[in-house]
This record gives sequence, C-alpha cells and structure tokens, in this order.
Amino acid sequence: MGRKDVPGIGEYGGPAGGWGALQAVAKALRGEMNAHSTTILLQVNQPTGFDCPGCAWPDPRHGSSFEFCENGAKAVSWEATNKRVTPEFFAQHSVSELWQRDDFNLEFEGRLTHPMVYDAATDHYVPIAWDDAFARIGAALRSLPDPDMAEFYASGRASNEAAFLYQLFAREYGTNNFPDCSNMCHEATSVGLPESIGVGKGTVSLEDFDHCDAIFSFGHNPGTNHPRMLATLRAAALRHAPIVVFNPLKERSLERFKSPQSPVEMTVGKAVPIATHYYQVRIGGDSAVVKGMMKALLAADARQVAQGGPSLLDRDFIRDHTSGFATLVADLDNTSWDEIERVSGLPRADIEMAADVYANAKRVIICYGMGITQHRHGTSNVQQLANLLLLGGHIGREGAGICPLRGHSNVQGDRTVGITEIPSQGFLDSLERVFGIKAPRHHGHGAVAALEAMRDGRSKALVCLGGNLPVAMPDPQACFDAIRGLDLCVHIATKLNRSHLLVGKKAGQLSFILPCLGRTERDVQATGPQSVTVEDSMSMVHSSHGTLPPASEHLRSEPAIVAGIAKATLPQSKVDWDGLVADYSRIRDKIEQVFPDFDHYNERVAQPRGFRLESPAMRREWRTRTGKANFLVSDSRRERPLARPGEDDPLVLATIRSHDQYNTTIYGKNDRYRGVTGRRDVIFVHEDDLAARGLEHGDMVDVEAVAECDHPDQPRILRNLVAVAFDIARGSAAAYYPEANGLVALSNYDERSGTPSYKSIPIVLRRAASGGQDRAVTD
Ligand SMILES: Nc1nc2c(c(=O)[nH]1)N[C@H]1C(S)=C(S)[C@@H](COP(=O)(O)OP(=O)(O)OC[C@H]3O[C@@H](n4cnc5c(=O)[nH]c(N)nc54)[C@H](O)[C@@H]3O)O[C@H]1N2
Ligand SMILES: Nc1nc2c(c(=O)[nH]1)N[C@H]1C(S)=C(S)[C@@H](COP(=O)(O)OP(=O)(O)OC[C@H]3O[C@@H](n4cnc5c(=O)[nH]c(N)nc54)[C@H](O)[C@@H]3O)O[C@H]1N2
Ligand SMILES: [Mo]
Repeated sequence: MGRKDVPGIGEYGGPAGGWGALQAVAKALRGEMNAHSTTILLQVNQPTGFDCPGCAWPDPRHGSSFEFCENGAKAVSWEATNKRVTPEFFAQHSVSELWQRDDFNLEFEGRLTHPMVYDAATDHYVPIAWDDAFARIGAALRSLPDPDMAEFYASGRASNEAAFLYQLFAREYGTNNFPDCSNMCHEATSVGLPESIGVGKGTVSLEDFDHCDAIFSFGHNPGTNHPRMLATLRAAALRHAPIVVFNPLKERSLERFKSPQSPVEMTVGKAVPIATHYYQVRIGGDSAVVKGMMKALLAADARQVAQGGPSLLDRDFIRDHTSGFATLVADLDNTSWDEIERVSGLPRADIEMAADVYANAKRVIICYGMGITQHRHGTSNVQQLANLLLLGGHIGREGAGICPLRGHSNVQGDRTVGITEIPSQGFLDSLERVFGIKAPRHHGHGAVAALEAMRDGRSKALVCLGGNLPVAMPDPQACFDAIRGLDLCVHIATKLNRSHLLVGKKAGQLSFILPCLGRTERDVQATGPQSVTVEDSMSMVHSSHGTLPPASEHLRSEPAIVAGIAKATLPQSKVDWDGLVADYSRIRDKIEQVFPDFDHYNERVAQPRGFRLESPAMRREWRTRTGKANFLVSDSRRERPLARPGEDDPLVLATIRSHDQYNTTIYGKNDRYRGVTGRRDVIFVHEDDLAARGLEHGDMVDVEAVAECDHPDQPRILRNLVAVAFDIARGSAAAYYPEANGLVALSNYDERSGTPSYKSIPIVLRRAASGGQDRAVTD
C-alpha cells in the first residue's frame, strides 16, 4: 500500500532486539560515558555490582553472564554521563530561560553537582552549603501550622534504606502524606489484589515461567519497558508454551524477538515468534475480554462435564479456597456476548479461542502492565484477571500465578518498607515500638490528593525523593501552578528536570535542589563503603553496590540527605540518624525489627542473589476479609471510559512510552519499533478511523479531550500532532506521555485506587486549526 511520505515516520520491519538494539547501546555509550565507565555495564545486575536503575524485572538467579538490555544500558549511561550541571551553569542560565527548554534538553545537561537554593531577586539558582540548606528546610517545615500541610513524594528508584528513613522521618514529623509514583502506576494492583488474594503484589517467581503451560499478557510493552523479560518470553516460546497477547497496538517485541545473546539468531537471522495469539483489544476493553473468557470457559466446562468429562475448572480449589463463585457466575450470566464484543472490540470466536488456550493449560501465568491499571476502572480490571486465574486454581502453585510488571526498579520495595499513605495500624505500632516515636494514625495523601491539597492551598510544602511529580501527573497546568504556590519545595535529585523550575517568587518561598548519588556510584559513609538493597517485581530482595566515582565530591547519598533534613527539622528526634547513616546495615536491622518478614536481613541479603519475600498467597493462605480468595465482580456498565454528553463516538486515547524514554526522562526522539524517528509529536490511529473523520496518514490534527469531567468552555486540546495510520484497534488511539498529559484532568482517575486514567481518555480528532504546518524533525 502506498502511503504518504511523512518525515520521521516509517515502518519497522525487523524483530525486537537484533542488531538495532546493539547499535543503540553503542550509541548510548558513545554519547554519554567515557571508556572507563563503559566497563561498569558489565557489573549491572551482577552479585558484586549494582542493580540496574531501569526496570523491576528480576535477574535470572542462575544466569552468570551479563544479560543484555538496551534500555538498561540507556538508563545506566544516562546516570553515568560525563556532563555536569554546576553552579556556573546555573549562574549562566536563569530559571525563566531554562523553563523554555524541553524535557530532553534539561536532563541532557548532565548530573547535578552542588546543593542549590533559588534566589528570586536574580531568578537564578545559587549554591548553598549543605548544613545551611538543611537548617532552612528544617525551619520551614517546623514553621508549618500542621505537619499534614507537607507532602513527602517518593519515586521508586530510592533504595529500601533511603525509603525507610524517609518514611520514618515524615512519620516522626507527624504525617502520612506519601504521594508516590505507585499512585500513578500499580495502585490499582495494591488496592485490587489484596481484596482478591490478600496481598498487593505478584505471586510468581522467575522459575515459574520455566514451568508454565501458557502465558497471558495484558497491556504491557516488554521490548521497551522491561526488555529483559523478552529472554523469559523467548524461552517459553521456544518450548512451545502458548503466549496470548491482548494489546490494542501491535507491539513488535510481543510479535517476534531476536536475542542479541544468541549468536545463531543474530547471524543466521532467525527471530523467535513470541505471541502465538495476538488480539487487538480496544482500549479499556480488557475487563470485557476477561469476562468473555470466563463465560466461554464456564460454557465449555458445562458441556464437557455433561458429556462425563473432567471439569475444566479447578473445582476443589474453588470449593476449598475461594468465596463468591456463585456471584461471579451470576454476573457472567448477566453479561451478554453483544456487550462483550462491543466493549472489547473483539469477535466472540477470538475470545473463545483464548479461553480454549486457558482451558488446555495446567499452569497459567497472567502478566499485566499499565494497559490494565491506568484506567477509570483499573482496580476492577486487576480483579477480573485474578478471577480468571482463580477459576483454574492458578495461584499458589508452581508455574502459575499473577505477574504485575512493576515500574521503577524499587517501587515495590519502597512500598514494602513503608512508603504508603494508608499504613496499617500494625505497622505503625511496630514503628512506635522500635523507635519510641508517635506515628500519626490517620490516612495521608496519595498523589492526586496531594496535588489537590497543594492546588487548594491546604498543603504548603513538598519534599521529593527523586522523580518529576508535576510533569508525571495529569493536568500539568494545574499541577505547575500548585507547585509554584508552595512555601517550600525540596528536590533530592540526580538530574535537572522541569519540577525544579517550578519556583515561587514571592518573599518567603523557598526552593532547593539537593544533588544525590545515583545507584551506579560508590557510597562511602563513616564506617566505610555501603551497599543498599532493592526488591524486584518478583519480591526478590538483593543488594546493590555502586562502583563508579561520584559525579561530584559534593554529592550526598539519599539516606544521608534524608537524615540531614530530619535532624534539622526534629532537634528532639528519638532516632539516631547519624548512627544509622554511618552504617546502612543498622538501617536494615531496624527494618527487620519493624517487619518480621525481613528476618536475618543482613545475612540473607549477603547471599549472591539475595532472598525472596514470601507472601501468604504464594502458600494459599488468604489474608482477606473472608479468609478465602475472593471472586469479585463489578458493575460493568460503569466500567467504560465515559465521554461528556453529546459527544458521539469519540476515540479513546492511551498515553504510552516511546522506546527512547524513561518516564519523564526523554533519552531521544526515536521510537524504533513503531517506526518513528526524530519526533514525538504523533498520534497513532487506525487508518479507517482516520478515513471516517475525513483524515489520512500524515495529516496534522488537533486532539481534544472529551471525558465526562471535561467542559467545552475549558477545552483540553493538544495541537499539531501528526496522525500516523497504525496497526491499532479500531476506536483506539495512542500518543506519548508526558506531552499528552494535558489531556487528562486531575479529577479523571479510578475511584477505588486513585490511579489516574492515563489510558482511558475519550478524545475527538480534528484537522489542525493552524492549517497543518509540519514541524522540523530532529534526531
Ligand atoms: N525503558 C523504559 N522502561 C520502563 C519505563 C520507561 O518509561 N522506559 N517505565 C517504567 C515504569 S514506571 C513502568 S510503570 C513500566 C511501564 O510499562 P508498560 O506497562 O509496558 O507501559 P506503557 O508504555 O505505558 O504501556 C503499556 C502497553 O499498554 C498498551 N495499552 C494501552 N491501553 C491498553 C488497554 O486498554 N488494554 C490493553 N490490554 N493494553 C493497553 C499499550 O499499547 C502499551 O503496549 O515500565 C517501566 N520500565
Ligand atoms: N500520561 C501518563 N502519565 C504518566 C504515566 C503514563 O503512562 N501516562 N505513567 C505514570 C507512571 S507509571 C509513573 S511511575 C510516573 C513516573 O513519575 P516519576 O517517578 O516522578 O518520574 P521520573 O520521570 O521517573 O523521574 C525522573 C527524575 O528522577 C530523578 N532521578 C533519577 N534517578 C534518581 C535517583 O537515583 N535518585 C533520585 N533522588 N532522583 C533520581 C531525576 O532527577 C529525573 O529527572 O509517571 C506517571 N505518569
Ligand atoms: Mo510506573
């Protein structure tokens, strides 16, 4: 088919991985690191090296060789860059000037080297001594009339040690306000799974993938976001385990993969097909698909049993271990195939085929990512996946289970050690017992509630342990204004980003940038070199030792910075901050005292691959209200992304990651596997959906959000995107995050978990009002 030539838009014909991936690594290294640093890539995820700061996919326990990962290499080289953002840099560039740069350019300037404070008189950040910064931050926090007027954000790169001290400090100070990147990510998992199976984490181990008979993959893009998973999927594909994918976009890595670690694949040129079945579900249609699969399964089971055959369900498991089966059956009976086909966008025959694969597998694993959680009904989506697994008894035995693909490399660990706005009373009791502090008992703010409080002037201070909160959140304008209105902003960070530029200019408003060590760097404290610990997606806890020299002699570690702020804020603190920071194994001892699961923490983490935090669900112990695993149903009529009245047939937009980004960190403007080069101003739409609107591939379009909470008199419009005809489900569209965040309202979230609906945005497309001038493409 001949299609219009559009600069930067092509088609990628190859598999995921392959030589393209090797070339990309070479480029990342050439651009960022010197030769010496390059050798440290060999230490990533090794017993004596550091944990990859990329994704949370586990390391193969028996693997000894460096497991290749293009995007891990980008993450490492981005942190280990030779470029520096020094006080001289800030003297040369005012904050207003830096604001004009794009996100890529801000971080590209390199690593932050000095603690800085904003000077409103000159509009520049100026250097400040660490102790002065701590003293001023402490005074500002102490002067707030109520500790609940401060927000303590954490992004999931912080180690267990840093995160534990952080929550200890904020709780001794007096608040449970812990907005966290998890609130934007897997909160639907953290809320949904405990109700279903009594634990808010996955239940599988990496070894389970060696034993499973089928893998179902919902809404995640491993080639970009957890590339080391491709080795696992490839191994399953090679032993002919069916892999069933539900994704509105054809993602190349889920179609086929050529392993850069396989000389045969690389030279002879054969890629391994990954998905055996690829179903392009409509955005927001997963719950309908899963209901359809369960409906088909029940029908097939009834037929088989009527003919005297064995049940397709695990009847013993359902009887002994679950509650709510009858309610589930009734809900499925009430759900028509018409409804299922309409909402999912898939024909009944496809869903029945998927159910057939499920029925024929003795051991099933379901993997899922943001395509499931970031919806208005994310929690209910997660619970439907759990329902499906429970029907076959696929939780708590070898080769089976649920596998949420977590985001940041230690986001799961941060939660485990107490970063949560809804702490359990038992945990707070332990914290009080171990430290002699008084912990606040009322719930705090998650990310949406924190932004609302800052917007409305109820919160006046924000401390960020990493991340880029207002850029990652919906409705940047509202969030930017909220941060600019604060009395105090503290950013503990490795690299400059837009959040740091949201400064208040009135007398008394304070903004600080406190530069910290990254995970790749040596961390030496009073008793000598330190290591930290992290927990991956599969609950493996292991240690990480940085080896590179720090980017600047002025950097401090995250635990040391948290302790510095804590001491200055709480002169009467009950905690021996200096003692803990002097030797991180003492922090681990305290973690062990607070959380019994961490028994013999220091000893066990010293083993080469660390240890696993077992959860009760893995043993089929159900810590739920009923004491059983629960089949949970929800009102499916409420489960679709809703457009405002009068908007007929909107498309539903998902915001997604390109291959060259890590969340708000943009490494480059290519999205290789989707055929995009040198630009990010694109929207992927089905060719027929374009034609139905009088548009075609390459046209410039404006995108208006029309969710039920959006008002025509305050339109949310993203202008001048290039419409790219793409292999995507009808009725669905996709554009890049964070550029498209202005299309999501702060009030547009899953009511049960607070997860923003980044992937269910009803939109209308129009030809660009500007007349469609194309913009230059840069690489
Ligand atoms: N290199 C790199 N690695 C990363 C990150 C990164 O930005 N870059 N981010 C990290 C973080 S914090 C996270 S949370 C993870 C994110 O990892 P993913 O969950 O893979 O993230 P996304 O790119 O947001 O999109 C997920 C996929 O969901 C699909 N999708 C969208 N809507 C739907 C839907 O309604 N149903 C279904 N079934 N699919 C849908 C999209 O087509 C896309 O393939 O990755 C982590 N790892
Ligand atoms: N529209 C839309 N929005 C989304 C999403 C989406 O899919 N669509 N995804 C959401 C998800 S899943 C997530 S997790 C959030 C991500 O939200 P965040 O975690 O807040 O954002 P990041 O972009 O990962 O943060 C990048 C910054 O972290 C700092 N940093 C990097 N390494 C370190 C370190 O080791 N220590 C410290 N202290 N700082 C460090 C650097 O300064 C860098 O600029 O975004 C969410 N927003
Ligand atoms: Mo995430």
